Amino acid sequence: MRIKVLTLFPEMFAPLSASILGRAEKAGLLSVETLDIRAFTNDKHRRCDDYPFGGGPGMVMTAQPLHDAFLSATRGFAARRVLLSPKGRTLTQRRAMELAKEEGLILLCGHYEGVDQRAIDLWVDEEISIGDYVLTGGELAAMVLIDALARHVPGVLGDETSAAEESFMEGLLEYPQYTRPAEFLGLRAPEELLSGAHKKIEAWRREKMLTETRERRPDLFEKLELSADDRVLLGLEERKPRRRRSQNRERDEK
Ligand code: 4G0
Repeated sequence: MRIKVLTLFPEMFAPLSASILGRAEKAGLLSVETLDIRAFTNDKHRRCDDYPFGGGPGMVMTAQPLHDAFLSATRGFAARRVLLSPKGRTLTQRRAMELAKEEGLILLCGHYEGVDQRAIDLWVDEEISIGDYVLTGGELAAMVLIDALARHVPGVLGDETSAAEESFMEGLLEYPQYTRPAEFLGLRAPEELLSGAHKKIEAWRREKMLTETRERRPDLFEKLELSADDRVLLGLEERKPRRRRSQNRERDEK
């Protein structure tokens, strides 16, 4: 996947070259290029912002440098064009996975109080928010988006989806994790996990996923479709006796 980022602060993206994403870049799985919006301004003072028509606080990014930056970025590059904005649809795991399938992306990072609407109307396919809060600029939001979707580009992680990710897709929070030593500062890891009994471990983990979700994210818990086993684990219902395999279907059907 090839990502072009339009930003007034290209130097903010330097940390992306470190860690997993840097490895993905070296392996040719992912490329992140920045385009400096200021390089495209026709203003004699190199300004990329101006006062809002109608008055009000702050500054607005002007349409001209954005238009020319998009013209440059899209030449010979067909890509989905995304504005990071608090007005966008909130990023989800599902959306990150879908966007990871795109060949190319162009991310626009806004600054000041916003972006001239005409540049948005001319160029932006989709607005995405990383959460309900306002940042100084879209750069950190773009980096969050890049990280969330790069994980789903085949090969970037060695392509193992984490258990936490899989449970999240199910609408459940992950169970707590423990590793050696079995006792630390007198605190024992749960005996169920030390037992080596596969069925017992599975049941313990499932119960924790359900109770953690109910406690911490009642909004997610409400939407779950609990299985009969889940309801038993939560103590909502009695264990039903397993029906024995029938030896006489004719009688059963009467
Ligand atoms: C565009 C994204 C960009 C419009 C960007 C602000 C939060 C997020 C910006 C605005 C951002 C997010 C209308 C204030 C830059 N802040 N939650 N700031 N407006 O994803």
